[in-house]
Amino acid sequence: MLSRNRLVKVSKSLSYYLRHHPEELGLTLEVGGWVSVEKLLAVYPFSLSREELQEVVDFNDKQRFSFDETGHKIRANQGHSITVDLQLTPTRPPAVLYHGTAAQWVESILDRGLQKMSRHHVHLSKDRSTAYQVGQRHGKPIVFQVNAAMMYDRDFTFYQSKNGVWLVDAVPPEYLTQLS
Ligand code: HQG
Repeated sequence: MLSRNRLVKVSKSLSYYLRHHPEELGLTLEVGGWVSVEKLLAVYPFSLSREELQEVVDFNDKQRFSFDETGHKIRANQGHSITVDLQLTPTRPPAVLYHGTAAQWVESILDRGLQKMSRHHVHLSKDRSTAYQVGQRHGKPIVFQVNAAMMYDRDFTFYQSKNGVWLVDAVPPEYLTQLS
């Protein structure tokens, strides 16, 4: 069993390689964001067994990773900065979604709307408390409510990642209500 500390460390480094820098390990993401587990373990810079990798995937607090149905491939479920086709299916969102950010960005967001910044999509949460926690990562948390029903009616495309995060290209300011 990996210690909690080690689980967090391996999870962070896997996020780094699978979302942002696979080339540093000589890996290329396949369509869907997949890499071979065998190849990954062979080049991973720290000692990690297949069983330990399974533990990281199973116990990850946000289900950041998944194996394919054969168990021979692994990917990050979302959060990439490199170009990758995750083959997500457009899905009708709940009427209301939430986005957590930090106070210092409120003015810019009200002006320009939510932008994807360095990621592939704007990330939205289905509950307010999750959004609040996401916002806390950046500073004094502020939560925006997103009128997803109206956006969907106006042909914005939404996707849901495997770990439940809602993804959209952008949220113009008229669909945002500041809650806190
Ligand atoms: C902000 C974590 C100024 C946006 C979390 C956010 C999430 C703007 C920051 C996932 C802006 C980008 C994603 C604008 C957006 N002007 N600032 N027009 N539009 N922003 O980290 O949503 O741990 O790229 O509000 O749990 O915070 O990685 O996105 O504050 O699910 O698995 O620009 O990352 O998951 O920050 O977080 P991020 P995020 P993981």
